Amino acid sequence: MLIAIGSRSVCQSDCSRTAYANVKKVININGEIDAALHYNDTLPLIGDARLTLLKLLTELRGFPSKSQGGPSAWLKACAGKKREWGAFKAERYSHPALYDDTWKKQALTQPAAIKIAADWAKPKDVIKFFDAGDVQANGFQVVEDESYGRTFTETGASYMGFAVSALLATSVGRGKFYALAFTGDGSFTMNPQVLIDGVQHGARGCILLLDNRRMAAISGLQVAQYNHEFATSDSVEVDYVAWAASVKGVLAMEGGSSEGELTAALDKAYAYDGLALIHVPVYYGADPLGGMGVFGRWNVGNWCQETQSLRHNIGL
Ligand SMILES: Cc1ncc(C[n+]2csc(CCOP(=O)(O)OP(=O)(O)O)c2C)c(N)n1
Repeated sequence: MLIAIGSRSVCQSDCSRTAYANVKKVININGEIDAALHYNDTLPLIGDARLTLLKLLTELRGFPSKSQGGPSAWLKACAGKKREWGAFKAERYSHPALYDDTWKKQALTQPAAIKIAADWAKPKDVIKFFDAGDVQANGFQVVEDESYGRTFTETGASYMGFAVSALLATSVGRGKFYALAFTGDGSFTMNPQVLIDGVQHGARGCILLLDNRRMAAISGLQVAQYNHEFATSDSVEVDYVAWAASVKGVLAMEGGSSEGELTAALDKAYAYDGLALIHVPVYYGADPLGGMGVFGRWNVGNWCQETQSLRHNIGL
């Protein structure tokens, strides 16, 4: 049985309905009717997940435990998997920079850069926006919020440029707040007008531009499907710091290749009463320590038939 809580089961999660090969039944606790009915054989519990869970827990506490005197085998297996995942993440965070062939120097990995910035944001209650691509996929795995409403990403279409544009909300929303927009060089380039709008409307926030000189999410898909990447990078060098600084009122700087340099840049941006941009060269390459791994199956491209027949076999 699968218990899904608040999941929209899109893209990186389980849009193809093939992630849970052994699952026969689903309980889906969800605020959205469509998302709650994503799978077949579902008992949907629709409404605010927090309230539903509180009710369920109150009911469950009335039942005696099936595994008296210790955790059940299931709970032990879950704890083991969680420990494995913790070790997987720790290994990546302890190798924050790798040598990058394009930059010809050590560059922070995306997981490390996101982790450093997310940890920096937490005690300050800085709101995080995530753009599409590897930035978003890694963000899903790295961010560990303690409270609701601290991270936003556009999981419907994963529209590139959402995060940087969302910085405008810091000035036009009802309550003023500081925000950090995680974006890739591809996504930023699609929506740079926020530099001008942000200054015009008094936005207070920072664009953290993770530059791997390519649209890595698409390169990754190409390599996985065809063993070859095609036209998802170019040889044009762009000085993003100069670009942002060319807009009067924007504070622009390099973010370096270490935790110390990146947090110092974030501190500077935070102290600035306006819009800032931090440019961070990040690693792209085959080293598994450079990413958070790929999970699930897509039903696009030349995988489609295989995935679809698996989906029909599973029947979920
Ligand atoms: C408007 C729009 N066009 C195309 C896509 C498909 N798409 C998803 S991620 C991506 C590339 C993102 O590149 P970048 O912002 O540089 O991030 P990276 O994957 O390199 O971290 C593309 C083209 C999309 N999500 N939105």
